[in-house]
Amino acid sequence: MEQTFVMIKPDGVQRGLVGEIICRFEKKGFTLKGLKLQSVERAFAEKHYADLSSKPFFNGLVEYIISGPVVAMVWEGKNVVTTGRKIIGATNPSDSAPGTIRGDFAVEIGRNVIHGSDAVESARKEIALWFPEGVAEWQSSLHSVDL
Ligand code: DAT
Ligand code: MG
Repeated sequence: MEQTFVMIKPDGVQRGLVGEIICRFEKKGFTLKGLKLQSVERAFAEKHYADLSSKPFFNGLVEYIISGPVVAMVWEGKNVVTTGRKIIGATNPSDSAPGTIRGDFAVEIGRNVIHGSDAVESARKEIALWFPEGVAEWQSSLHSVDL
């Protein structure tokens, strides 16, 4: 089953949006497979955003990500990478539609609350980077109760 990596950035944690964000992925029908609150070091943040290292905003982006704890998550489900990006909304909150997380809760591109993997391959890499210990293996038991 497809998985994606989602990270609530320091501003999302500090603004108390963790529950709201988890709620949106849960209610959609995706399955939570990994979850942790974590502060990351500069080198780790640089690795996560390695593809953007030549961008003028790279240093500011890294400073932002290491400025406080983030919530790292793995979500699973059909088309979760693409659909997760739709739930999150466009990179620049000025362009994110209302109803998306960035559309509802962000104004600045440099404080856009949340990260989500942009492709199945990058999701695989990001999950391996953030969850080297592996993620949970579980299936719902709601339909197999035998009392
Ligand atoms: P996304 O997070 O939607 O995948 P991205 O991978 O292109 O977007 O960029 C990663 C983050 O970098 C993005 O969430 C916010 C920041 N960023 C992107 N473009 C920026 C810009 N022009 N100015 C400032 N920050 C930017
Ligand atoms: Mg990206």
